[in-house]
Amino acid sequence: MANVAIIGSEKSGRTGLAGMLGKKGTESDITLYNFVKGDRIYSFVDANGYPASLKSLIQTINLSDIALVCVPSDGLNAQVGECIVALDLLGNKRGLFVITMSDKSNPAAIAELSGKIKAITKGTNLEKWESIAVSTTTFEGLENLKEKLFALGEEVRAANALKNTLPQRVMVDHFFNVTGMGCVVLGVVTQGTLKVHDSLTTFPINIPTEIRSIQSNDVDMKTAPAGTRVGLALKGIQSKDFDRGYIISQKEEVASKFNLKCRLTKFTPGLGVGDAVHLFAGLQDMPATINSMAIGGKDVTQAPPGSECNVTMTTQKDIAYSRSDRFLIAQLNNPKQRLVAGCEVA
Ligand SMILES: Nc1nc2c(ncn2[C@@H]2O[C@H](COP(=O)(O)OP(=O)(O)O)[C@@H](O)[C@H]2O)c(=O)[nH]1
Ligand SMILES: [Mg+2]
Repeated sequence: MANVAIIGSEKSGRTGLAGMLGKKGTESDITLYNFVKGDRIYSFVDANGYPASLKSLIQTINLSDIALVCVPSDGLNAQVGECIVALDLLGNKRGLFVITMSDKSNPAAIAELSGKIKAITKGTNLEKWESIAVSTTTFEGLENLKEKLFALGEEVRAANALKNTLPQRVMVDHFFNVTGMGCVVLGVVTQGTLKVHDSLTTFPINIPTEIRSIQSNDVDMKTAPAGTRVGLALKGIQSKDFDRGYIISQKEEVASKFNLKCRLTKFTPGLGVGDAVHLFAGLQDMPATINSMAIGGKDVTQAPPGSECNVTMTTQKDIAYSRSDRFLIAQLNNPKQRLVAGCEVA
C-alpha cells in the first residue's frame, strides 16, 4: 500500500497518467485514483487544482509517500520548478520524474531533458530521483514506470510498518454525511494502527470521536495499519464539524501562535516582520502574520532569500500539529514565487 502524488505542470499529462495507473474515485480539487491487484494497493492523488491552487499541490504532496513529477517532453518550466522546491522543502519523500508525452519527442531530446532535471535537482532532496519517459498514447515506458513505482512502494511498505506501533493518527481530506451511517470521512492513517471502536479526538476542534467502522477500497476492515487510505464512519461528531486537514488522534498540539525555525528558498524575494503570509501544516492552511524574526539569535526585520531564521507568527485560527511536522510558508499573491520557506517547530 502506498499513496502516490501526481504533480507537475499544467497540461503535462498528469490526469491522463492518473487514469492509466488507477480507477477514478473521489473527486474535488484533488482527485483520487485507486489501484488494487493482490497485495499491491495504491492510491494516486492528482493535484488537478494546481497550478491555479498551490494548496492543491501541497495537500497532494502531504497525503503521499511517493511523488511522480510530470515534466512534458518539450521541457522544464516554472511550475516544475515550484513542484521541485515544494518537495525539497517538505523533505523525506520518494519519487520519480516522469517525462510525459514521449511520443512527441525523440530519444536524444529526452536524454538532454533528463540531464537538465539532474542539473536543477543537484543539492536537493530529489537529486537521486530517476527520470522515466512515458507516453499514454503509445504506452511507451508505462511498464517501466510501474516497475520502478512498485519498487518504491515496497520501500514505503517497509518504512510504514515501523510506524504501526506509534499512536494512531488520521489526516482527514474529505468528509460528508451518508444516510443511515452518519458522518463519514476519508483520509490517510499516517501512523499507528487504527482499530474499530478506537476512542480518539478530532483536532483542532477537540471533539471526542469514536471509530464506528473502517473501509479501505470498499472492503470492511477491523484494523488499518500506517499508510492505509481509509474511509471511516464516526460516532460523536458530525461531518459539518470537519474541515480538510483535521486530525483524528489521541493527542495533538493545537495553537495559533508559532515559533518556527525556517529555511527560506533561494527564489523568494524574502520575508519581513509584518508580512501577511499563508501557513501550511499537513492539509491545513491558514492566513498568518509574521510577528518577529531573528537570525543567529539577533532580531531582524527582514530575512534574505536562502537564509535560515527563527520566526514567530500568529495564524487566524487554531492549527493541529505534532512537533515533528514540517510547515510551509507561502505568499499566495506573489506571481513569480509563491513558496517562501520550509519550517519546523523551533
Ligand atoms: N501525444 C500525447 N498527448 C498526451 C499524452 N498525455 C496527455 N496528452 C494530451 O495532453 C493534454 C493534457 O493532458 P492532461 O492529462 O489533461 O494534463 P494535465 O493538465 O497535466 O492533467 C490532453 O489533451 C491529452 O490528451 C501523451 O502521452 N501523448
Ligand atoms: Mg489534469
